[in-house]
Amino acid sequence: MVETKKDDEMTLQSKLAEQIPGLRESIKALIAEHGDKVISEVTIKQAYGGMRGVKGLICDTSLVDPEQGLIIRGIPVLELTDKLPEEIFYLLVMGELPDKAELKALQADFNKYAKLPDYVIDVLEAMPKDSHPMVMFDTGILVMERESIFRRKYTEGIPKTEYWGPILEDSISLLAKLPGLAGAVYQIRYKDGNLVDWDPKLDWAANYAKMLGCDDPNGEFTELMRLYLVLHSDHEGGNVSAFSCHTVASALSDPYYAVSAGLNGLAGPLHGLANQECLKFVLGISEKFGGAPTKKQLTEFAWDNLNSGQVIPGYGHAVLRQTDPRFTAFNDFGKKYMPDDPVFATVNLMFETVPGILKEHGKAANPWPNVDAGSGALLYHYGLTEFEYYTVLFSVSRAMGMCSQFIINRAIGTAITRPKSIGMSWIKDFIAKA
Ligand code: AMX
Repeated sequence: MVETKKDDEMTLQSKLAEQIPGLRESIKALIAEHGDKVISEVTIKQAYGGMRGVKGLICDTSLVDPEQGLIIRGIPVLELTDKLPEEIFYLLVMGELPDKAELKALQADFNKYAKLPDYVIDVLEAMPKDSHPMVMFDTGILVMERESIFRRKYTEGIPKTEYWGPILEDSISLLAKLPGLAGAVYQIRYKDGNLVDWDPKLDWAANYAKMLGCDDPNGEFTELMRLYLVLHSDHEGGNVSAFSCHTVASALSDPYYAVSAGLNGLAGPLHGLANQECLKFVLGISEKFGGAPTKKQLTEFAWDNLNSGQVIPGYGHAVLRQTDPRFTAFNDFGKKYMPDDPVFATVNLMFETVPGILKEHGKAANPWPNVDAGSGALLYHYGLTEFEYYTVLFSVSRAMGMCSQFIINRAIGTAITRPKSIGMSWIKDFIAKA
């Protein structure tokens, strides 16, 4: 249950204010002493190849280790699965988990800002009925830009050293509104348009679960939402959504502009949309075999898929070289609550079967499952069957990572993003001279 905040309590705002001067000094000293040291080189292949592996960005909130997967502020994500998402937001921003009072204070701020402005509902209702839920969600965020405290303070002439304060306030305000917005998108797009109000006694994820309106007699769906929002919260700074948000924010656009920009990237099939592809694949198998297949049937199906030149969705990763711990967390949840569900059983059988097949196939650098291999089956089990909506769930969570990176960047005064681009003639001249 969410309690109310007292005025003398330490808040995320006051603790971060204490931390910032030291942080700025450390960075200043680091640049003064080591600023000219080379940390990365760029090959022509990388310049044409999405800058893969180029170290040219700073991100302190999390890192993705090839063997261990996501590590948030030094803590492997599997050690954080019992936390509330808002505790993870605090951790991402501050570098430490909140104590009880600090969590209470943050939740009180969420309560203060959670109400979705009425005009957002009007805009969503006016959109074409076949709009993609991600378009509705991103439009809803962008239309709320008029709420930005940062933009108002900037126009009033706030000094650069204080930018982080209203950015933090905007971030909390935006995050608090996301369950209401995402819930409204779901209800308007797929249901009868009746919206559930924010309940100040519930945590962020529990509110979201309630707003989605899925059947939840034992609180399992709420538990899944907490886990889902924790697991997708952040993934370093160089992925498409984080980097897009970072770039837009570096122009001093406010969080409404920057987060919606990042989420437009998350909407792409190579990024956040992959989870719906995975569930489609798993359901295709269940449909073909009238339920969970046998190991032999699944093996044949997987080989047919590979031999026809297609990938096995949910397997492989650009950075990871092990089973994604986020997959493990979802799989443990499924084993606990729905071991006999045929869709989950298929996911589980794939986990036993596909890595061996991909190893034998010999192409994928990583034959193990990624986060998207199993999450859809769990959502499906609780009646959230509209695949197209899944990226919205991902977005609600990933907004925490984008906002926390944004807050830190304004706190340390990161410069506007402006890498140098070169053309083919430059490269040809360079090769000729080399
Ligand atoms: N099934 C079949 N072949 C695969 C494969 C899979 N699951 N994963 C990789 N390969 C193939 C690649 O297509 C590539 O083939 P090519 O040489 O003919 O182009 C070869 O193996 C080498 O690829 P890689 O270096 O292992 O992977 P990558 O870094 O280029 O791509 C990824 C990573 C995730 C896009 C890829 O593994 C893939 O397509 N997986 C299936 C789709 C998927 O699960 N996407 C979700 C990703 C998670 C996320 O970021 N949300």
